[in-house]
Amino acid sequence: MKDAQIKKFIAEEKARQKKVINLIASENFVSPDVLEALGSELTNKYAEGYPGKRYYGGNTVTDKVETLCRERALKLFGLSPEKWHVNVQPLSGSPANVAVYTALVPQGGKIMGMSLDQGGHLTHGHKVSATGRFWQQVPYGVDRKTETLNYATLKALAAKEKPNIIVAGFTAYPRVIDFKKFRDIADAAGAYLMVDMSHIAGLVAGKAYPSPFPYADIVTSTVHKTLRGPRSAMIFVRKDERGLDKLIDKAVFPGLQGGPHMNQIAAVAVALKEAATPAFRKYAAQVVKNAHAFADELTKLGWRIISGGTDSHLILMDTWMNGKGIPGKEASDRLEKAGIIVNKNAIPFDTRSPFDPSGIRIGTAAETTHSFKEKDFRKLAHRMDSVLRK
Ligand code: DSN
Repeated sequence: MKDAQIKKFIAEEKARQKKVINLIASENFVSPDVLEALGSELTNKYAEGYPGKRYYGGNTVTDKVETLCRERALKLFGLSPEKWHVNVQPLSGSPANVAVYTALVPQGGKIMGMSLDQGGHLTHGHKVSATGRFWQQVPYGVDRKTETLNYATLKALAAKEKPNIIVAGFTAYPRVIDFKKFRDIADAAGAYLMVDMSHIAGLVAGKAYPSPFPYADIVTSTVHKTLRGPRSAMIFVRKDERGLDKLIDKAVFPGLQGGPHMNQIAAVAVALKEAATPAFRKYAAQVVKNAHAFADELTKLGWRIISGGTDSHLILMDTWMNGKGIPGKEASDRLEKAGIIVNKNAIPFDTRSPFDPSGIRIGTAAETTHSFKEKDFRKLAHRMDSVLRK
């Protein structure tokens, strides 16, 4: 690279990533093959439209790339192309979710999604997101006592509010989601069921977490979390007489986006192939085993883990413990100084401000890629404990 400044920054970031322990639950480390696809000449090509129906000439190769990517996506999750369609053009998770609402929810319609402060995502209808400006959020949360979802409460809320769409899927909920119960709730309310599986996609692919596909109308997902691909997203849509697949494609392009990032789509295809291997399945199982061991050790050391544990890669840790511990921001700062990267995070029913909440969110996906096993996470729990003690 001739640009010395950017070259230096890339080298610095590479060194930083090597030096620290990465516990950001939504990050991972991609393979050299994924990086190679991202840095390829495919970035030079405009390919507005879809395979076989492009607005520019010269798209014979990009058609092959996008078609292969779609095939791999469906195959990875065991979906037949007769029953499911996938759009691999969303630039990332937020635009993917907005595309779904644009396609299926009239302006001012209702999105029933988890509140941000209880573990949901901005694009599940939060007021500071466009999804909360153009549509109305019907927020739900967890049960105060168990800190897990209470499906009877959700059913009553959906029956009362009659949302257009119900979103199951979270950024800070560590437990298994009962997708069948969500299906029943959506059916009773006459709503679409969308699952945002961004956090758990790699675990679903590796069969370490239940699949949402038997129950959902739509499944959105980023590719760069547990699925270990490039920053990107996909929208899976059930094909039926309602023609949702066509509505979704139109919402992505020309509704919201212009030319797809073909280098990114090629990199997604590479990641999907990697995720279909026995090695990835082993990885996904290890991610969950590591999270169990990590949560268990932190609990033994006296820390409060939200909901009492985890079923995934993600742990929400109460560092404040009603004043017995330290606030989330201080926890995150102290850990960063010690070379451990986490994010501060609100805990359900947090009494502190979102800028300095009561907890941190940690995940095992990234360091499991670096071959960490249960004993490494148990050791790490002790290191964290000594950094975080008041
Ligand atoms: N920022 C992602 C996360 O950390 O979960 C969600 O968009």
